[in-house]
Amino acid sequence: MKRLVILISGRGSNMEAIVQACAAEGWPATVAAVVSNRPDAAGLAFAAARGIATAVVDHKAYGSREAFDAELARVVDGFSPDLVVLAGFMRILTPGFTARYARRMLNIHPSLLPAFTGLHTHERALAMGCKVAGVTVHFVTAELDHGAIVMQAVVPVQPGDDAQALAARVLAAEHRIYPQSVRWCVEDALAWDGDAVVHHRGGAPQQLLLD
Ligand code: NHR
Ligand code: GAR
Repeated sequence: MKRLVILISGRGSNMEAIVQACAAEGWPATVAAVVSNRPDAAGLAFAAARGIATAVVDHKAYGSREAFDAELARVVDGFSPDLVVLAGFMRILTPGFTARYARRMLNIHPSLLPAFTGLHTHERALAMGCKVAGVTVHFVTAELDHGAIVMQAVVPVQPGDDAQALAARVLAAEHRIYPQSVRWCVEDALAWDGDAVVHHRGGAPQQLLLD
């Protein structure tokens, strides 16, 4: 059984989607823990109610990013993860932390990378007049939102969309591609081709087009 540790900062709906798919589809994996940098993250209650271990490492209690990341790594390592899953985790991680979990840490980012790295992706996509938007699952490297892409979903931008409406459409796509991506990892279905990731069993489509 592969051990997953999921890092959250808030609502945790992607974490929920992964916990539910793991149980419903019988993955060879267990969610060993859900860890938040915010004590008030709503997702902690869902995890605890499912009997999943939870932990909080409050970034406000540490004097530097290095000190926070050192404690976060100590806590995460305590759960012996095979895969670390960032699911709405909102703290930029230091190069020491990303190196420790190289090729075994995923993130979901609500844009079609490499467009719109960083925050406020939906506002920025609308301000640019983008006609499509989407979401990307990628491996985490030191450079923010630049690691190898596992899967992307494309959704239309509709006339009259505001950031909230677009975010909701993108979130529905997130809940489809993040569990799928994590499942591929726990099933060892992904392979590295240099710095890129390919699905090596039957060429499963790594993109999802929604309308
Ligand atoms: N860390 C590294 N090194 N590389 C990545 O690819 C990372 C990462 C940490 C988080 C998720 C993320 C995203 O999907 C992620 C990817 C937070 C910020 C940010 O600016 C940016 C990107 C992401 C998450 N955070 C502020 C900070 O000062 C705090 C914002 C807040 O607390 O609300 O860390 O885009
Ligand atoms: C998701 O839309 C995720 O893509 C995004 O935050 C939301 C978290 O929702 N992540 C980022 O913006 C990372 N910078 P959730 O807590 O319900 O999963």
